[in-house]
Amino acid sequence: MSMHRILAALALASAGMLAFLPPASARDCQPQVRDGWVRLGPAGMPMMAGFGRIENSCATPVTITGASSPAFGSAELHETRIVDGVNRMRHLPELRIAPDAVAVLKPGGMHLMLMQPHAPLKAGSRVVVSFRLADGGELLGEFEVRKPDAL
Ligand SMILES: [Cu+2]
Repeated sequence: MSMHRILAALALASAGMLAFLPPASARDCQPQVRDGWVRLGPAGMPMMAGFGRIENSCATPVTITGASSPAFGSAELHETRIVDGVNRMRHLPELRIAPDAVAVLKPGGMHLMLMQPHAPLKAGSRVVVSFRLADGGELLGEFEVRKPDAL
């Protein structure tokens, strides 16, 4: 093999290696927030619930430790449980989503509790919610505001 051919082979090999370098950050794979929506409460209610899907198609689990939104004074993850025949909700301090799993936030189940809106919200508008991750990252989701009778 001539020197020229060896150099060409080395160049090809290193180009190939570049393509297989590990991602720059561990969080190059981001879970996705999909189908997000917020249900308006009765007029004057200082809180409303948010629903949607958080899909973790990454190879590692992800843990959500909190939420916030520029449109609200406070946001929390809640779960609804029937205790002694009564629907109760409680703050969910952590939500772990396994690889290839989906967390579903839906009426009667897990939901976002959005409190103290900074301004009245209208059906059809959108709000952004940021989910805080245990590894220090954040996950952004867009939520469409829907009328109180939306299911
Ligand atoms: Cu709640």
